[in-house]
Amino acid sequence: MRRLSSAFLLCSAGLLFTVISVSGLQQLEGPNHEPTGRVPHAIAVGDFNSDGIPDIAVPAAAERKVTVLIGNGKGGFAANHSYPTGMGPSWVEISDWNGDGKLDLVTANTGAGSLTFYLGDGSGKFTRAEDFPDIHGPASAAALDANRDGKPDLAVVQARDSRVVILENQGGRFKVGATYDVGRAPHIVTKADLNADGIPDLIVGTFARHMLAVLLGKGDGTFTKAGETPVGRFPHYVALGDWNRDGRQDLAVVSAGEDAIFLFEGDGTGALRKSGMLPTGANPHGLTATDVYGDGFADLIVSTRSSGELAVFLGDDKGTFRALPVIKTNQDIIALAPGDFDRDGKLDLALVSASYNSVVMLRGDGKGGFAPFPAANAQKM
Ligand SMILES: [Ca+2]
Ligand SMILES: [Ca+2]
Ligand SMILES: [Ca+2]
Ligand SMILES: [Ca+2]
Repeated sequence: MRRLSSAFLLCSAGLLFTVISVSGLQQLEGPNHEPTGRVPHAIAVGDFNSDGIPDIAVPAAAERKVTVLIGNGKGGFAANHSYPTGMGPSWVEISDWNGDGKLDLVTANTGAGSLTFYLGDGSGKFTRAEDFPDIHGPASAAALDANRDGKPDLAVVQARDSRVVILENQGGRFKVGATYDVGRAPHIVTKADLNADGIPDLIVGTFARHMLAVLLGKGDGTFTKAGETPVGRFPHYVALGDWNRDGRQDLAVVSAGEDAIFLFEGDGTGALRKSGMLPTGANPHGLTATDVYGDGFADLIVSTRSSGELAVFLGDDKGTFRALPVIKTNQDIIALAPGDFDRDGKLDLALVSASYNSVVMLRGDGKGGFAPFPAANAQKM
């Protein structure tokens, strides 16, 4: 039996949680698992029923469905509904496609080569609106207003065609717009305004070439290719922030093949300069930038798949990051998202566990520490 050296917390539902501190390493046991379907692959957070409590959507690649979890304000969920998608959904994005003020969804169905659009009814439920075919190998998608008409458009990476396609929103229906070659096996697309002109730009990570490609938005739905930056093998999630507080957008990318997060500083033109590296555990995947400490500086949180760790790096005003003791999850955490799920003013985390085909919720202490919510909080009505 493993040696336990610290606190035991007995929750009201009778489950035993342990938080173990061994040589700068924290270990979590017994967190709640909310089922998502097999092979969950990504996560998006939004308030689908406008009650001020963040809700969650997770696509399950092996079950052709997307699961929507409605937050109960205690770190658990009041409802768990799933909706059918095309084969192999690996991404979900949230926006208000039809402009009715209610959040909608889209899944990128990698296996089917399609997208599935859902319209939200504002109560947390969704209606399937459209399946958009002939998007070869969609791996991820980002909502952005590319032509500045006030309607969110969609940028989709097509892994099989080595390109990014812009889908123009025409009042809730979509039409194929501009496409851009970005190099073999593009995997991730993220929007940011890198050159501070008020027009969203795109950052695309490619798996075969291990590059970040930058596309600068012109504001009419088209983009200018602004160059590439090498980022190490298998770039997954890109996180955004202004690390050095110079008013220009910086970014971080997690490179699964390097066991590292790479930091880049933007110069305000779209060019990126490598400014640092943070070592991680084996096979890092999920990454988010958020201010967990509440000091106004962005922090980084990364999950690792092979080594089952959660690592928090606290940022300062000079663009440097300090690693906190690693939290051992003993799970393959493929994605994560922050949110104040219990509304106590401190950011919490939703983890997507590929080990348990579930979402695991952790309560933030406002200082970069995370521990399971009490199991009783997870009960559904
Ligand atoms: Ca909500
Ligand atoms: Ca809507
Ligand atoms: Ca821009
Ligand atoms: Ca909280």
